[in-house]
Parts: sequence; structure tokens; C-alpha cells
Amino acid sequence: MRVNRISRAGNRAAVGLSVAALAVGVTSAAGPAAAQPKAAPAAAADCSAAYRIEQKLSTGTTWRMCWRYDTNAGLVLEDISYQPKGEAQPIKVLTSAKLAQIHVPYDDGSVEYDDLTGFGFAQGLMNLAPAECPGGTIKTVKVPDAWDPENPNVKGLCTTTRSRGHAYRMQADTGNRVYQAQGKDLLVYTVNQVGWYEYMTEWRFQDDGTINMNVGATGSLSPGDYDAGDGRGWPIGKGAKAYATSHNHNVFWRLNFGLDGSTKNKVEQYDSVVSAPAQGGEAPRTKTTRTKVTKELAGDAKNMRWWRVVSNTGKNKDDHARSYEIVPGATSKYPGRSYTKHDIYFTDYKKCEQFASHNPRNCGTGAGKSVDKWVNGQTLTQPIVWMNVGFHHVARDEDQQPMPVHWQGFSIAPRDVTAMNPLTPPALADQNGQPDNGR
Ligand SMILES: [Cu+2]
Repeated sequence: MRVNRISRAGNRAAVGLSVAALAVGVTSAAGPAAAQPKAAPAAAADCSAAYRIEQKLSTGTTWRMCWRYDTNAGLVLEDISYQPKGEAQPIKVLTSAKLAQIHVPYDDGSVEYDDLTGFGFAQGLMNLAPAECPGGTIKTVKVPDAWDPENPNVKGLCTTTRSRGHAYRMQADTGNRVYQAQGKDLLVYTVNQVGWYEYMTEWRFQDDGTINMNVGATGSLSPGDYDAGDGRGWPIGKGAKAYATSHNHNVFWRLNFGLDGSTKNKVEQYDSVVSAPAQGGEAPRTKTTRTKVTKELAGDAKNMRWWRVVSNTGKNKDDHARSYEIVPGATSKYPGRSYTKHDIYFTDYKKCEQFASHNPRNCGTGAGKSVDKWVNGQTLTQPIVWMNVGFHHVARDEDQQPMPVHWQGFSIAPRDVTAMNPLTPPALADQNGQPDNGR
């Protein structure tokens, strides 16, 4: 893999300069979506049909968004809105959402990769066979700075739907009636090859408003890594000869929220502390406190801690401010680099700040090239969320061959976006707040 990667790096070097130069002004060849100003009000998604994704799920929820394809980030989703069956208008959730880096440092300190900005992640977009987009549509992507400029088109973007099991279940008080629904998701994904690896970038939009972002690593372990004789690998062939060097995959996402059509949002952190039962009390007590995050923050996940992004203007029908909760996923945080030391970063929007490390854009003298440097005390008015999810990959025999997909990622979940469960059946629609005595 190292050999393979380095040879690709060599190939990339020639186009590296032009990519960096292009990145400032031309983010993609994808058309109207790219030209849309970031601060545009949240009208319905403004992009031509080829770059529009609109899916009404069988449970009544519609997701809408535009897509484009960036020379470093690969797939970028913009103007993402959610419209459950009870809402007259689409509710804008995200102005843009994309990967912001895949950083792969090796345990032996021999090498580290910035796959998005340095190793052609976007250019490694793979053609998908119809069978790997079951029931869906495969869109053709024109890859910017394609390795073969004569053949830049790749059938590489799958949009499809999938069932996810129960969305809810409830036994009625009277009779034998069971209220239940099977949840449906819209899936949007690409596969990008980097060296011997293939990364699946999956966006999953649930009919209940939750969005899951995951990267799955598959393909092959790199044969060039079967050399760890220094106790930093795992034997994966017969006996104890071929040691695959362990490494981390540190994946970053960048989310620009646009709740109710505005990128000006608030951030809050919640922490809960459990203390011993009060004297004479029956059980331990838990106290939850809210901390307003008013300035840029490098945050760390912790037991009973979570964050939410709150709309400044939008309210649901219960008069509660709409928000999205950030739900961290399982992570192995890699403390080796300044930008991987924290799980989440909130920065105030700056156009040039696009990648969590090795940022190719010029943010000015002394501005730094990574997200940790951009957390410098500024007041948050237009917060950008950067999530870092790490996976320490200690190879195992089962990793060949091919290597089973290993997923890492996180979710954002609606909190008070709708006044009730967006999938509530009509018969239960009056059960909001103090329970009905008749229930
Ligand atoms: Cu790996």
C-alpha cells in the first residue's frame, strides 16, 4: 500500500498546484449548485435536475438536497431540508455537509496520509455496478482534475432507500391494537479508492429527521505494510511472519447548519452529573446543566455530555426553538496531532476554512492549516461543526480478503424540530403533552 500510495502521490504532485489554485475560485464543475452563495436564504434547493436529490419516503417524509463534487472533498451535499408529513414547508437543516479529511497515521511513525487533500480521494471515485445500488439510481459524476482527463465521468453516486426496522411500536391500552411503523431511510453514497483501500462515504437520511454520516473502510490491507517487525503490527498470514502495521483512520466531517434557513445559530453543551442519593432518598440523583457555547470551542466527548445547534428564529408548533443534537459515535481519539486531539470543533464560518488539516486554501498569514488553529476565541455567530471520529486499525486475519467494511461516524438528531414524533399516526395526534386520561 505504501508503494502504491506513494506512486499515486507522485502522480498527484503534478496536479497538486493547479488543484490548490483552482480551489479558491472554482470548487467544482458541477454547475449551478456550486455558484450558489453560502449565505443564501433557505428557499427550496436551487439546483438543476441533474444535481438535485429529492426522495419522498413511503412513510411520508421528504428529503431534498443538492449535490456537487469537489476536487478534494468528493461528494458535497448542500441545502438539505427535511419535510415530515405534518409540515407544510421543507425545514432547512444543513447548508452544506461533507468530509473534511481522512488522516491516516501509521503506528511505527513511518508515514501519515491526508487522503482528501494529498492523496486523490476525490479522483479515486469508483464506478458502481447496478447491484451495489439496489433499488436506487446511480448518477454520473464529472470528476474534477480526473487522473484521465479524457474520461472524467464516473457512474459513482448512488441514491436509494432502505428499511431500518421499527420506527416505533406501542400497544394500545384498549383492544389488541398495536401502533407500529417500519422506518425508511434515504441513502446517498460514493466509493472512493485511495491506495489499496476503498472508502464508502454514506449519508443516511431517516424518515424521523435523523441524519447519519459514516465512512466505511474496505478494499484490501496494503501488502506493503506486512513488515512490522517492531511489535507494532499483527500477524495476518500463516504463522508469525507477515505483520500488518497498525494505523489510525481519523475521519473529519464539516457541517454548516442552516436551521430554518439561517446559518446564524446558537450552540449549547449539556453535561449531567450523577450524585449519591440524598439522605433518606431512594436513588442517585442526576443534575443536567446547560452551558452556552458563545465562543469557538475545541470540545471533547465525555460521559453524559452532548451538544446541540439551536435555531435563532425557527420554532416548532409547541413554540420550542428548533435544534439538532449532535450524537457522537464510537471513537478512538488519536492524540498525535494538534488537530486530532479533540472530538469536535466549533468555529465561526470563514470561507477559506474547508479542511480539518492540510487545508489547501489560503486563510492569510499565520492563520494555520488545521481546524485547531481556527479555534481562537472568536464569537460564534455562524457556527461550523467539525467532527473527528477515529478508528485504530489493528488488522486481524479476517481483514483479508477483501477486508470487511468497518464503519465509523456519527449522527445528528432532531430535537424539537417538530412538536411530536414526525411519524405519529393520526389516531395519536392529540397525545401531546400531559397524557390524555383516556389513554
Ligand atoms: Cu485500516
